[in-house]
Amino acid sequence: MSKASSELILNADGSIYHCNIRPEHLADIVITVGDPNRVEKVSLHFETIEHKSSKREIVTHTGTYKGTRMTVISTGMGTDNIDIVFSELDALANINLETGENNPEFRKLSFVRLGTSGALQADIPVDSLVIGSHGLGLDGLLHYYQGSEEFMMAEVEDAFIKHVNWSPKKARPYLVEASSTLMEKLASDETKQGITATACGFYGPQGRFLRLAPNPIDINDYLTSFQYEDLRITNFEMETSAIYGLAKMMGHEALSLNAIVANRILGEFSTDSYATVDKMIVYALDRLAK
Ligand code: R1P
Ligand code: URA
Repeated sequence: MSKASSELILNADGSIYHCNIRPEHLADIVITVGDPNRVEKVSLHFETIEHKSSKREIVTHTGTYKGTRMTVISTGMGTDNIDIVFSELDALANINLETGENNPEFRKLSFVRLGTSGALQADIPVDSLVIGSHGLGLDGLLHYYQGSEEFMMAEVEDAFIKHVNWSPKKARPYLVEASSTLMEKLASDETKQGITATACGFYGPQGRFLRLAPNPIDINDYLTSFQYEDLRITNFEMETSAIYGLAKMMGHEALSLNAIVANRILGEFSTDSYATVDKMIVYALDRLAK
């Protein structure tokens, strides 16, 4: 089915509306970061850079690392931006932008998020690296897509809803698993694993109390104490659930690796978070290039 120009929006140079790149600018391995300044921190390790562009908070560099072609792109903060970036990157890979028809052959992308995050367990120290074995969506994005339930783990979600006494005024939490292929590539004894909880904000939604009290005030205690078989919630951030959900629905691989910059249980913040993020970048690049 072809698409109206209000639905699949292109810029005058044929690039896609927000990401501002054309299909030939996109590599099969895509590193996503929240912070636009982090894009350059990744691409400075590339031996070649063939393309650079930016629009709003979305900065894109494509090049090679140890001979492997990769795109690094910033999403900005939050699952609303993930909806935009992932929809547009999937369209670049799988829709003929001239006709609006789906390409006859599916092109699979491998997404690796390199983010920052706050730990929800005392034994996950600041400056450690955590892979989300699952993304727990407290943001609601996936419910806007038909058929998303197929990719969710309803039994664990129900146990979580009961444990937390989740308010029906908020979107139903959803749980989606990481790509096992990427897990094999990126997990090692240098990384920890667990459920990465994705919040729809940084303050109230992550239980932070400045002048406005979060509702419920002790949300983090419930998240920290949640256990389902050998699964527990390790960390909080703002993108992983939507990345896992959209990538699975679209047929792509996705994995989220986060540098722990805060420990919410111990009340600590990293004194050198940039060094930890750099360590994470080199670690991931080396494993992706193998
Ligand atoms: C909040 O400070 C931001 O940092 C984390 C959160 O997910 C949110 O986007 O990730 P990034 O450092 O990748 O942006
Ligand atoms: N990013 C988040 O979303 N939360 C934290 O606590 C730290 C980084």
